[in-house]
Amino acid sequence: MSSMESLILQLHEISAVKFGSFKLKSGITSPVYIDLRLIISHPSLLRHISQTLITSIPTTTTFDLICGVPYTALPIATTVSISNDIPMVMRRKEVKDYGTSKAIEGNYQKDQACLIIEDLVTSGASVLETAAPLRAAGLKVTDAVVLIDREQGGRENLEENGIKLHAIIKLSEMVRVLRDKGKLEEETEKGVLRFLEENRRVGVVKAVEKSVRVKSLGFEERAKLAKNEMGKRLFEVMVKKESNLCVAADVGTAKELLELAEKVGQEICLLKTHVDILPDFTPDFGAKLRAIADKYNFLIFEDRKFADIGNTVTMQYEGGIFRILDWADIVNCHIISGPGIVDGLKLKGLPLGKGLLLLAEMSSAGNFAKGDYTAAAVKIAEEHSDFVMGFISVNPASWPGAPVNPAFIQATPGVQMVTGGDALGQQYNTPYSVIYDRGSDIIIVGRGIIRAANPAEAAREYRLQGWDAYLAKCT
Ligand code: S5P
Repeated sequence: MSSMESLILQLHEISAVKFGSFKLKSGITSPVYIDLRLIISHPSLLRHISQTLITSIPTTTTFDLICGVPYTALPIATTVSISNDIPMVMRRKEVKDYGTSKAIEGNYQKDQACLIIEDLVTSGASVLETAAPLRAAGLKVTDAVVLIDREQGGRENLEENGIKLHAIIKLSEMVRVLRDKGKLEEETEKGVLRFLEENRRVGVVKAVEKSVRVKSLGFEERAKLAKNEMGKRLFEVMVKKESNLCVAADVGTAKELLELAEKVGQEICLLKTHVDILPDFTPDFGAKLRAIADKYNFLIFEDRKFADIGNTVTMQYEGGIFRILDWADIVNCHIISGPGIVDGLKLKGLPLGKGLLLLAEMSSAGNFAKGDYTAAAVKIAEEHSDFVMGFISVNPASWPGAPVNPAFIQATPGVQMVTGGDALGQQYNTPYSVIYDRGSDIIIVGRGIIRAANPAEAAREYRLQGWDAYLAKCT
């Protein structure tokens, strides 16, 4: 009996593979259910699986580290690591905004190759979720090994993302072996094979469906539609730099902010500031930042979130210590006080060619910017499209009447390589989800970049992910 056959029989023996009628996470009903969490109760089987996985990798595939996809593959990866003396890294499923706030645990160096280990692959989404933060940390991910491939598009999806899948057991082989060994009725085998045939490419079909949905207009075309000059310029910068990344420069001092701008300048279309958090702010701050912005061709967005009546915001925009109007290309405002706030800001900003983003939605848990409020923001934007260049949004593809006028730009905060949140209500989505699924244009990334060991490298990875998702939307 081959090692693969013996593995299949053992998995069947411990009921890690069950036949019947099971509702899957995706909502579809499957005649087969695989639960590999059980293997931790069978140490010799766990060892057997781990050894088979690692020996199945072609010798031409080299790697320095391994990383299991949480949670089920973690004990498998650990066993592989211990038995073969290969160092392991671990990907946090959620990044918390305390402690060291790392997405990847363990020691590694940039450019090391990391092999991903997974127990079961359906569409390949979980492998991709683990590959993204590894890549963002500077590791090379080109191969993944999996115990069972459900043959539902995972291989193709991973291939498209530069990852070769090595599978030990294909689900169709598994049912054939079980049938041959008399563990399965012919009817059940046929049922599973039929199910597999019908659902063979769940993930791929999804990808095809996505590609037949309305192709998004490219930023070049949208630059021509933009009525606000700064909006037009932003679209043009994005095209030129192939970047839809905005870094939220929420660092402790003006000095650090200027240093950060130098580090990430090349990767970004926009740098977002909160100038009122800088204890060492001096009147020459604007000119210094402008020089860096000109050097790297990015725009400056002061995230002031004005919220007062029109008359007050004119003074807040122009005056005080910060004199935002002098140096910020773009500001934003809430619409809680009504359209007068836009009139006020426009009075000062429009003659200087500035642009305004309206907060149509927010990323924090329990916020009130939704439904009619979001719709009101869209209406105000349309009425002031000479000055309003777009929105701060989270789910613009879900707005009534979406896609919203493509002359407007959508910028979304709450972005990290992994979903999760912080301890104070921030909620994170991934670059792909923000741009492709939720229909935004720009990812706004703060701590995902500024707290990375190497912000320049992290910014590059976010830029590539954001831009790839945009390209996917346009093709
Ligand atoms: O709804 C919002 C709007 C904004 S502009 N949620 C947000 O988080 N922001 C800003 O985006 C926030 O003020 C911060 O500067 C940035 C997110 O930072 P991160 O560290 O959570 O990525």
